[in-house]
Amino acid sequence: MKQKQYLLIALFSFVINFTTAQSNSAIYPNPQQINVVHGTVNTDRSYQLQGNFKLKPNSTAILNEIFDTTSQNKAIPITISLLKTTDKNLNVSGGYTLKINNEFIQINVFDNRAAFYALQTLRQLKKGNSLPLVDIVDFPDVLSRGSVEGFYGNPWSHVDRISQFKFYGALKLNTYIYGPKNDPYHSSPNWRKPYPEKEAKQIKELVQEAKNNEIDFTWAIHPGLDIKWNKTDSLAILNKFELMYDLGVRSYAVFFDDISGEGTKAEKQAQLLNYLQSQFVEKKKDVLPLIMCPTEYNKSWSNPKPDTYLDILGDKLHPSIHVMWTGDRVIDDVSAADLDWINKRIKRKAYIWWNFPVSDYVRDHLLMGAAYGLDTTIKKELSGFVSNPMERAEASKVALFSVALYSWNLKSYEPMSAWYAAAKYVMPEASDAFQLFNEHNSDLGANGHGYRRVESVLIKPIVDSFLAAYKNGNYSQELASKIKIEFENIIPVADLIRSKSQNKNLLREIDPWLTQFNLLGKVGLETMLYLEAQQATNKALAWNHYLTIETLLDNIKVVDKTFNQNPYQPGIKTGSLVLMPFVKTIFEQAQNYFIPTTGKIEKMSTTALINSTEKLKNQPLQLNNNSIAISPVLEVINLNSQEFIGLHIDKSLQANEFHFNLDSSSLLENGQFETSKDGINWEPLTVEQKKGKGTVKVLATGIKHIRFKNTGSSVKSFFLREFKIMVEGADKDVDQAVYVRDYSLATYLELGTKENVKIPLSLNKDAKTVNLLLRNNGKMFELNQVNKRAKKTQIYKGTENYIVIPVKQLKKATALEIITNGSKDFKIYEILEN
Ligand code: 14T
Repeated sequence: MKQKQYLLIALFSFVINFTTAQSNSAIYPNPQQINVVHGTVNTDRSYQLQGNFKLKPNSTAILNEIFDTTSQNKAIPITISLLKTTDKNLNVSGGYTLKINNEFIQINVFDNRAAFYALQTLRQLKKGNSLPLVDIVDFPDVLSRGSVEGFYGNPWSHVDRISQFKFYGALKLNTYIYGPKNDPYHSSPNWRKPYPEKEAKQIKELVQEAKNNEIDFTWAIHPGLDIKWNKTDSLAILNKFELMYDLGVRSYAVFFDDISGEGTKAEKQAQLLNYLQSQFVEKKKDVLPLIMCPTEYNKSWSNPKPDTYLDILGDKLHPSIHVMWTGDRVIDDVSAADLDWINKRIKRKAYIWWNFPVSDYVRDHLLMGAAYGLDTTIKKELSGFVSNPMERAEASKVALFSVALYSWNLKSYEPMSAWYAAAKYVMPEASDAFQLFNEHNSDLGANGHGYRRVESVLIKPIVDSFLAAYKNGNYSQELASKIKIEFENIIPVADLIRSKSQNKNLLREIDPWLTQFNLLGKVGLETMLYLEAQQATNKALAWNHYLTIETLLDNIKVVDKTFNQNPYQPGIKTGSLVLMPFVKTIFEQAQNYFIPTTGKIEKMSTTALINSTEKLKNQPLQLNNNSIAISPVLEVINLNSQEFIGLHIDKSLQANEFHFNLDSSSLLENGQFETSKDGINWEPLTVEQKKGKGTVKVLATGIKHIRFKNTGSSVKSFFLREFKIMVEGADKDVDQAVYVRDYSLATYLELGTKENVKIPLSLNKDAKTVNLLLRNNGKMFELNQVNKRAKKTQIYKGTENYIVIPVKQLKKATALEIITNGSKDFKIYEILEN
């Protein structure tokens, strides 16, 4: 009978090549091999453990979650045994097989971690109260997989880290490297000192939590800023490692990134690492292989000549020590060619430190985009793959989810489906809304590293073709309505996410971006309504929409100037690659629609970075009403002989003060500040400064360029912490009424509550109408014409913003008078004769 049943199953069964994207009980990461057979087994019952492998409590806990240990139903036998196989792939930490059939479950494991993973898979397979019948063979492609908390900025909180570990455990990530740049006990000045009691206790807890999730907690030290290559400092590191060992740490790293001087020597670094290998790792016996981050951690910064830094490490470092690598550049995708290059030099498989989704150099952006650019053929070339995430731990999970999928099973990794699955996994309560948010919060904006991500990919081609046609005077109704729907969909996202997501910390992290995203939806919709009015040749309606767009853009600016005010890239940017530029393009062209006399319009600002070095060419500027500045730069700036860096000031601006902080103890040795009026003739600028920091209170009138130049013959190094010029409008003394006649919607005359204004009128012979472009904020106002004997006649009373007066009505008028009747912030943008 039994045999018959099996036969039947065999006859009707079919083998599915399981891909996570198509399945409803998806397993993340994608198992290496899975055969699904028709049929299920019920979980409304207890289980009975058999086999020679003793489960640890962290694994038993998962079983108790899956099965009902209080049930009276017949328990299912679960046999867990140590794996016996010659398959090299399976014989690694985390390798397991899992077979579920009608009668029993059979699990074979390489180690505790593998048992934990097999049960994580079982948990993910469960749908309702049943498990599908499957046969799984599974193992990781990359041995060490996870994250390196290696960013600048606020380190993750204790709660953040614990939440990460649970997330990693469920997704079979096994590595967390602790190395926050702003922890003084990780780096200088306190790397030699023990952690204070509270921090020590927390690290102990973290190590335990990591263990519960089968994660190797790696503690990294960053001693290179002030290390002395002597016995005392070798012992200081050994001693610190010992202290960390007492807290439970069993895995260690030494980072030599982002340092200069004495600490950068390859021989010395290798010597130290080898010393730690023999004096610590080999003595302890239960400590994992050391990991080191080299000073030349990417190709663009490394000496390409043979027998230099990287080759020295390759030759000298004990072969078990891992060497980290970020790629061809600091921030880069991972390619086979690059790995080939580096592996040859370090004579081992590189341990990838992937600088994504770290955002410490683009702090006004959230990096919620898909994780793409990872070569899927290189599993044999890597010893580890860790991602350096954002300071926002919960938001980083979108990218880390993909890192888990990629590093476990490279061949099956597909960035887009992984990204969609991530939104569902990280925010199941509002995954569609979250996906839409992520779609428009992917790119980094212009940045010094030149690393960019695609954004808004579904709507981009539609926006692009719409704009291309629009610029040629064609309007596509069909494309416009698609763009409009996108903006309409964006508007409710913030509320949906805020009301549905249970993840309080995630909500807190992204809150200002949600606010900004909602405003983006609103301003986008308003933009589409503006276009519709324009299309219907309804100028008055279009003008009202224009005013609303302007208000919303102001609100966006307020959010940008209020939240996340860090000194590096302050503010909140969203939809910055496609949607915001679209809104701004339409908004700017509205100028031509309302005032078709482009010839008379002032050019936009020409304020710009002036710069003779390649390195900083993408460094963004911070432009304000009263100041212009170069965004602070994280890294050391090295100017070669005669190179300079500075700012050009637009002609509409008058430079008043100059503030600088070029952090350096010898800034003015072979270096000087210079100013110029024409960009050709330069004069030295005398400054009072201390450690490269100072202010020039008064600048000569007409200065249009300020720069700092290396006047010596060797390289000059400093940090660019501040380079700011205080400015004001050059024509501040001009009668403001000029703004209503300057053919520019960017300027206006603003009337206070009790102000009225009389504007002289000199009518052109051909004029047919006089058009007033106003903002009255819904308050009743009056318009009079005044003749040369000062006699007034009312021509309008009402609340419209766009007023058209036929010239016939104005035969004797020499001026127009506007009476605001107490309306606040009444604005006159333009008075035009048409
Ligand atoms: F060690 C490295 F692999 C590494 O990437 N180091 C830092 C890292 O801590 C930081 O989070 C990341 C992104 O900014 O890049 C490195 O930091 C830099 C990069 C620079 F180009 C620091 C200074 C730089 F000039």
